[in-house]
Amino acid sequence: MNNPKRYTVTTALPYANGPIHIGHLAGVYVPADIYVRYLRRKGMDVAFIGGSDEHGIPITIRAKKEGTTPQAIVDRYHSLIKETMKRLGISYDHYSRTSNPIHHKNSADFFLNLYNKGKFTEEVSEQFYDPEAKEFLADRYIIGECPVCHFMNAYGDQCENCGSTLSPAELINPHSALSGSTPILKETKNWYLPLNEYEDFLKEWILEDHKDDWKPNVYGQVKSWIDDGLKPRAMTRDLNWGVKVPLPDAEGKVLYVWFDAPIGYISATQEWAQEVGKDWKPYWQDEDTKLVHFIGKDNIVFHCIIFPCMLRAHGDYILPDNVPANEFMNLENDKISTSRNWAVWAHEYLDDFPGQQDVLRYVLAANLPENKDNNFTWKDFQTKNNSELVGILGNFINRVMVLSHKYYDGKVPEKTVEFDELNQLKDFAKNIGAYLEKYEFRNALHEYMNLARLGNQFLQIQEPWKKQHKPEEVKGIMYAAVQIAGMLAQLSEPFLPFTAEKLNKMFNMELKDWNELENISEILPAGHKLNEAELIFSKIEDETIDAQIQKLQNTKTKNQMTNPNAEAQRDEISFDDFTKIDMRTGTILEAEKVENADKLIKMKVDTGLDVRTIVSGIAQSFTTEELIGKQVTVLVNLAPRKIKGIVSQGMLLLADKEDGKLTFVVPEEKTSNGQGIR
Ligand code: B3M
Ligand code: ZN
Repeated sequence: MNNPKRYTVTTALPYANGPIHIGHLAGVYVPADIYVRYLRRKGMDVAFIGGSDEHGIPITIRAKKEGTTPQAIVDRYHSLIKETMKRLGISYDHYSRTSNPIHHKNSADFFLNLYNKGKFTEEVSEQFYDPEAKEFLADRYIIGECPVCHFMNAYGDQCENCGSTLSPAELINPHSALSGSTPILKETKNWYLPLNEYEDFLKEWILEDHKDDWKPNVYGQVKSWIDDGLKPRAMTRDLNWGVKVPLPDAEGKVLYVWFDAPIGYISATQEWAQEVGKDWKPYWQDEDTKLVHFIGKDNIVFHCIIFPCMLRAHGDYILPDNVPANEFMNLENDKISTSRNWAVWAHEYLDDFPGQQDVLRYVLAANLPENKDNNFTWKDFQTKNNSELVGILGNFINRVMVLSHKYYDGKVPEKTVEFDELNQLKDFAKNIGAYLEKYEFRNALHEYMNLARLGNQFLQIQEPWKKQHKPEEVKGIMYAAVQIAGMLAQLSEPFLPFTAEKLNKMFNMELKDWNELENISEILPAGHKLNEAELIFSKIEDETIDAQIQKLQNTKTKNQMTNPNAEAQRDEISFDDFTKIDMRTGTILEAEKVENADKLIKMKVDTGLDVRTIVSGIAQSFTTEELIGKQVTVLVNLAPRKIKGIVSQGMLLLADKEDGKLTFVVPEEKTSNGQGIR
């Protein structure tokens, strides 16, 4: 679209079921922020919209895993994600969440609008149902044996052991994750959007009109979906977490999360508009608005097919002008995975590298998976920081600052020589802008660094510090060097906003309009006073990087444990240490609760050596009645200890169970009291 009047830029709403990691940042949030910051500098009217996706199975699964409510999960992660975005300088106009009442109302209204226009078909289908929990089961909630690798805990949609995509009917011995019972098939009615009826529209709108301006990876994926033929897709689900279906005969049904989530962009825009006293409608309904969705490749079908069909069916809305989806970022040559904790978590990075937000932004932007999957490694992170940010950009800025203060007391000298470099400055602004408008962020950043390279070369060739130069010449050289540095400061902001702030303070200037930068060769006039130099980047040492690599190594080790919940192994002991331990079989003769102590039971135990008193913290696992007569293992040579005033002469051996209760460790066959255990 040429000359849009305004921009609505959205970023995929992350599920509020976990923190965000570098994969999210590289896929969506860093490029979107660079784009928006650039547009603002171009003087454009932009609404930059984000928020948390708080519905859907990923949320309920997480809640179940942690033994808490979906609401508690989304509250926790929404705050964490929102805060992390802010700390990274992702400059949203509004960051919302889909649990807000305005959003529930909006998506219910949107659904009703389509319903009243007859845009849905009603279909009765058989879905898996848990007869005990009395709930329909999403695929994820059905667990069974994988038909491919025979892993016992495969999900109804996927086996995490061998990676096979499955359907619940393929599982061997399927059972419900809710109650353990065997799911039955039960009829249920849902509302479907007949995507097949929109094929002509999609073909014309995407396959023809956006043939040349959409990224090949996006275009290709959409084309293959359309070529395969589209099917009606259910827009409602039998679930109790989400936006309630606003129809009388829809008890226990919610909107499909992919129906409500993209409407979240609209709800968030409304909230923002209300806050700043604007009208939200032009941002979504005016043909002169350029709507851009930043997403990862796994969201392409939803943003390029389903949501546009919804918008089209409604009729009042514009369609996205572009959906510059990225591929995936891997970590140390392995797929990033939340469930395997294989990730660099953004909030942990921010804690581990205080003040170095821009280093991460830089490294990710330089490696964006724009056309194919890419890889993040800590070694590359270190190299990019040390040799590019410190070695090229920081080095040039520092040299200019130091020399300007040394020669001219920080005042910009006069222009006495016409250097070609001065005329090239505006081209950098133009080129970077042109790349950004084409969503070529890596090229844009590369071009930016070329300017820093040019600065270093310029100093290297002109050598202002050389004794042979006349003072007039030195002035001319330094004037030009200051202009290059000034332009670098100006152009840094979309990529490196925290650095830009420092640079502008050092250069004692404000951010200029990008259009102006495309037309000038002087950023800082003669006589302008520069402030003191500040350190903008610093070297990252091997220890720092090794610590991060070690952290990942620990994750790998943990992932290989057969029970990741098991406690870490204690310090090693010698064989002699072990032989000091004297354990015997014994039998409990009497048991009574200790007064004023919830957990303690006082027992008389026959150890074969004697009958002695032992106090043990087992009252929450056993009743006194069930203890009497039990065979137990006794550590008999433990020094007597006073517990609640009672002298306890030994200890009983117990094992922890998953439910937090205890069970006795005893010989498999009954033996007489006093037999040794070794
Ligand atoms: N929450 C999926 C995801 O995080 C989803 C995006 C919604 S955008 C409307 O991959
Ligand atoms: Zn499998």
